Amino acid sequence: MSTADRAEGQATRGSGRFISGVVEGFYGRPWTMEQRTELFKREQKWGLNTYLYAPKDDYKHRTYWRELYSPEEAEQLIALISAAKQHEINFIYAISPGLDITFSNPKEVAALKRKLDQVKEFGCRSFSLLFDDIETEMCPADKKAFSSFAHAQVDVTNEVYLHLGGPEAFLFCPTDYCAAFCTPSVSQSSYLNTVGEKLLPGIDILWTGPKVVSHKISVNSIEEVSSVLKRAPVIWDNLHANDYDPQRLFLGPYKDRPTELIPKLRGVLSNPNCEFYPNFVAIHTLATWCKALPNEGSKDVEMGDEETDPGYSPQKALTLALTDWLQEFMSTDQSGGPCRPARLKKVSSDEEPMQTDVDENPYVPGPGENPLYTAEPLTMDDLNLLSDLFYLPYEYGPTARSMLEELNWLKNHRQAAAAQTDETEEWHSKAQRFDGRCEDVVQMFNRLSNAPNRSILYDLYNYICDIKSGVGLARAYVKTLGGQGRPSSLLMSDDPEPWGFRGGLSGEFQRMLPGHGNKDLFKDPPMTQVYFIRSYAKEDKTEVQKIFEEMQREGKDQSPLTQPPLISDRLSAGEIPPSPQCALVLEDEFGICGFALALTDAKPAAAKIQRAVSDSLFKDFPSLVALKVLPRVTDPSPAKRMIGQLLSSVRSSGSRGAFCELRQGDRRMLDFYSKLGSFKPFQTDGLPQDVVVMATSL
Ligand code: GDL
Repeated sequence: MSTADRAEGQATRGSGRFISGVVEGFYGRPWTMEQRTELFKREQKWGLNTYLYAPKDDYKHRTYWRELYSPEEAEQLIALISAAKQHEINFIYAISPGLDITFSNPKEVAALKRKLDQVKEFGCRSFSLLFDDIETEMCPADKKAFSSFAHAQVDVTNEVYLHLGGPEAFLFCPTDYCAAFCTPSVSQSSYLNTVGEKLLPGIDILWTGPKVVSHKISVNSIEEVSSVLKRAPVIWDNLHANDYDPQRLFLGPYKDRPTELIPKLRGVLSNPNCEFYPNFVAIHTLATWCKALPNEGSKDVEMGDEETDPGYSPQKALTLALTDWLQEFMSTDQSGGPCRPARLKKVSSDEEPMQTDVDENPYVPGPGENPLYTAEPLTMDDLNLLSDLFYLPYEYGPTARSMLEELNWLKNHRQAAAAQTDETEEWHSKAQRFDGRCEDVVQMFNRLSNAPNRSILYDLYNYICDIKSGVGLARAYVKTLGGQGRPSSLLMSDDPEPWGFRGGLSGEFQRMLPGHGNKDLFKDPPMTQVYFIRSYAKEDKTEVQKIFEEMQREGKDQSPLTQPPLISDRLSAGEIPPSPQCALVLEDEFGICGFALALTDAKPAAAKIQRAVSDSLFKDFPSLVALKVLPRVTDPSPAKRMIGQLLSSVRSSGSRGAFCELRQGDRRMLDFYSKLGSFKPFQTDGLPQDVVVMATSL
């Protein structure tokens, strides 16, 4: 894309520049005023332009949104807004009234205006209304006044926006802020369609991507949501957010968002880790991404291999960020409390001294006495390792991944450690390499603990202690397998120290779940296939029939000709049309690979094919669902998602329950429905011999 094209793209995506920066939008302890001011400095230095103030646990932002700020609080906010201005950062003040606002009550709207007017008096010129993470059921008064929740939100938002008299920026966060929340799909979500149509055009809309924490954000998905919202969204990116898991921290680069997205978005705001200082990498790499020239390639890069994105390399961006971060670790900060005297090995003459407080009469050990402890300076290798160990929510860094693979191999080939086999030498050399990597973690921990900047260290401390212990346990286990450790001492003791059984009660729960309740890295190959669920269109009829016929042929042993008709067969074969809004297809890279169809009222169809069905079934479960997925789809999750979406459409039609009909020989579908948990076998008289009915209430 030429610079001219790019400029045109920017012009067409609405007034103003690309919004880029940080949203303080997580649950947990809000950042301090000093940290926020530090953030503005960094954003300015790195070319970012926005800060969205939305800390979930600032009680006047959400829980007590009606309350005005006290004079002391006002003073702090005024100073903060002015600091943002000084650093050319657009300060957007967000408020989250959704927990308890009555949209139809003019007093409530007045309270909202009063609060925002107060913040306007503090010098703030940009605002945001957030409706994320709230109950979607309206109170009776609102139900009376508005035809839907979307109408209620849009009405109040438009009114507040106009009241503020043309704010510089105004952002709206919908309740369905990601594709996973939309029913039955993004394009068919009546909530999003109302928001898109009715929200005034000057208001921008926040969107987190396919999920709350989106692994990847594709160009197609943004084009889809933009056409519903009637504007390009501002991404609220939760890639680095860690407020949902106290053991995780994300120090990997901004990743898996092709730069081709840039001209299609209104902006990107990162909602990062709760701990302020470790966000250096998240924000620095986001800034590098924002500066990238949009990728000229085709849309195929969308789910992609970002290393082929000519505009941005996550690995290079990470190296740039870590190089700058290393400098920051070396600077002595004032805020972290008194520094421990540390003596440093001078590695090369151009290295910065790490400590400034020099003792006039330093202690010198005598002959035969202990040498003084010498703290080694932190290295780039240490920071690369640290980032690899705490990388991204869906991906461990390369070294962490290798360590897991090595440990898995050593465990699976443990017989080679003891008995003399062809693999014995290989086992011991791999064990040694693994041990070396564990030692690198320990050394990294030691060097980090001695880094002069205590503020960063203290934000990292719990995490690095945790990983050091975790790695330590694995290291001891491998030693034991190799015949070097004392098994009873650490791993197999009846009375271990608490660090031998980690994770507290939550750890206990997880250990009881299959695969420790976690993504099992080694059982299933990594999922690379991308699936797309969309609404069924008339043109899909032939493809759907083909799938149905193919599946019939697959189950030839069930000799379809001699079998009684099933309502779902007639539905799948296209002889009976599905109910409106109750038909979905699943696509993979080769085309349609599955479908899910429903009849909200199956009784007339049963009569049409002269199928006798007991009234008791129709009474509680009036709707019928039919699902078929080709055997090439080995992963059950797309089918699960599809049936979930279908059932919610059926539910919205007012149905009480749904049933499916399965042939007894169809083990795959029987297994699928049983594992869903919600469908239970329904016993009824008069069923054909080989047919099972399973039903679920809605
Ligand atoms: C969310 C919340 C956000 C939280 C994040 C990660 C949005 C719009 N809202 O759903 O406050 O930090 O998940 O847990 O993302």
